[in-house]
Amino acid sequence: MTSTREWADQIRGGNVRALARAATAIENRQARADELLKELFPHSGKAAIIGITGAPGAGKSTLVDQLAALFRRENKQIGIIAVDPTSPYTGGAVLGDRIRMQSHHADSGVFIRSMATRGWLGGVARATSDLALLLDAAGCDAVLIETVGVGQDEVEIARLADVTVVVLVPNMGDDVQAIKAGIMEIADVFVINKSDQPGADRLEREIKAMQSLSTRKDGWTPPIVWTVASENRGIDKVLEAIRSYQGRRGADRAVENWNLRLRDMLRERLLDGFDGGQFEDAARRVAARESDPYSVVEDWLRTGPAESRLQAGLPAPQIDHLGIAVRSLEHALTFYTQQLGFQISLRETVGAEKVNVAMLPAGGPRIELLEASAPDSVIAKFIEKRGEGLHHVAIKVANLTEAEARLRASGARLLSEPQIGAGGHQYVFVHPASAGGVLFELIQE
Ligand SMILES: Nc1nc2c(ncn2[C@@H]2O[C@H](COP(=O)(O)OP(=O)(O)O)[C@@H](O)[C@H]2O)c(=O)[nH]1
Ligand SMILES: [Mg+2]
Repeated sequence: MTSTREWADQIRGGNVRALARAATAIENRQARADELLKELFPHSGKAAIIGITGAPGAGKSTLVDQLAALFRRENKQIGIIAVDPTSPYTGGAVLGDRIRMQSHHADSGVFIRSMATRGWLGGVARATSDLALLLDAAGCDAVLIETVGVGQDEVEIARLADVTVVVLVPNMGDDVQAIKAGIMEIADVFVINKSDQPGADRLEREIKAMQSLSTRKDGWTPPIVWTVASENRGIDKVLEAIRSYQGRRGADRAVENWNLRLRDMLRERLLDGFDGGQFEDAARRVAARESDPYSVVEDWLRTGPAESRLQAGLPAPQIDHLGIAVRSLEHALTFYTQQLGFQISLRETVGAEKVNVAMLPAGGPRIELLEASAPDSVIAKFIEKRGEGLHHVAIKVANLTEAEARLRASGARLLSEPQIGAGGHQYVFVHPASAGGVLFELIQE
């Protein structure tokens, strides 16, 4: 398995498979996705995040396609996120399999990822923003996000975008009323697409009428651009409008966005891992006055969702071995083999750590006797300081990345990044200060 750092490097190098794997990890909310995003975050912030929203059939996908082509002519690298499973995109490297390739001339300068709009753990907005960060760090100059409608998700996505383009079409009838309410606040640019059809001028008058009723805090009046996306008309004007807004958009908006997003992330993190059953049980206890809600919440804040994770069927950790530091392996082995009846399954010298090791199976777990093979070995230092005795406890966990993330989240001190051992297993050491005075080794096979 590659380390998080290597994975991030591959992504930054434009490796499509590494990118696709990352997108999937983000979708599935794997703990390693967060580790990866931490690694990538310092390399993000360069891409223009552009939201394109509007009713189904308004021509958003067509417009996004044309905008991408325009960027490509400037040799820019583009990411497209379609929060709309029906979007047919052409060309580009499709990350994942939700969008079928429509064209045979795949363009390596365009990455496309579609997202199902349902079933998101943690919400569409969170996943979209993580995907945008991923594409940004992968070197995209612009990330175009296509979303449908004007639900809560769109408002949240608009918040993460640098510029939000709202696509309207003439003769929407009652739709325009429904759309007006939510969309006026989020639009930085209005596009009247299908302006080849009658009614475009009336729609423009309606938008202008609404604009005259209220002015924006930042003083910006969203420009109204006419397009015929299917005939590639007016697209350059859209890009111009996007850029004119970007040029004046202050750093304040980013601060404002992060202010809100940090709250979302904290809220989500606090709820992470809790399942409905846990709330149900607690609610029953509280309703029956068996517990009070204040203590329940305090308890949850203290213990986190650990219990519910175990209930969710994650195998409990097991002792793999106990590491015992001894002055003399020969001397100790006499006791362990002749007096206690242990067998020796393995003897070896680990050069890198300057130890001679003897492994003694003890049922499932093993006893690992450790003798210093040089005066500057960690075992020699340990014995000098604390005497012979228990050096470490090694436990097997089902998912080291997840265990590590959980430990870090709770502020535990780890002695290094996870390492890969001789047998191909991964391991990490937890400092005794975070583990009741015992050095813990976590192992995943
Ligand atoms: N007449 C006309 N049709 C368009 C225009 N733009 C897109 N279309 C067509 O409208 C349909 C829906 O377009 P699509 O981009 O998939 O819309 P989306 O659902 O908003 O992504 C397609 O058949 C397009 O070819 C336009 O400016 N004029
Ligand atoms: Mg579409």
